[in-house]
Amino acid sequence: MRARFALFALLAPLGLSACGDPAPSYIDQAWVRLSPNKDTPSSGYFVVHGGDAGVQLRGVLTDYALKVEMHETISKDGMTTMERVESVDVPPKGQVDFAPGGKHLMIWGINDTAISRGKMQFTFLMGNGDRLLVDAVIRKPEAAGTPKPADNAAH
Ligand SMILES: [Cu+2]
Repeated sequence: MRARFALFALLAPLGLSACGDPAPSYIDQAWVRLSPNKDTPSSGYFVVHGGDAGVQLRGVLTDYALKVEMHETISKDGMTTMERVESVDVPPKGQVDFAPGGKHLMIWGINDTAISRGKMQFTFLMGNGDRLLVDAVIRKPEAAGTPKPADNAAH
């Protein structure tokens, strides 16, 4: 508790002395494309906004899956491959999209509770020390072509 007060006392004067509120960096439009197969990873997408200062995204965590990695899909000599990305720089007032065909999250082992709730929370680790908590909507695979679970066969 004492540490928390001390931190607040330290930060408050800084906030007050700034002229106008600088726009913070933030993340929105987060969603997960659930893999139809439990053994293959799902993918996650979102948009990082740099705010007035710009920011670096350094990692993503979640309690609702076994593992998350940042990846980028790249085409080289007609071949499409994925590479792991350690960090992403977002310019001041700019944005970086994690979108299908480009940068994305690779998510292994999303837990069943999150899937049935239809959303999961991620923690985004930012270079300025912020940890941004963001809820992502989980989109299930398209109904067409998806085998129906056995207990639904009677309906
Ligand atoms: Cu990937």
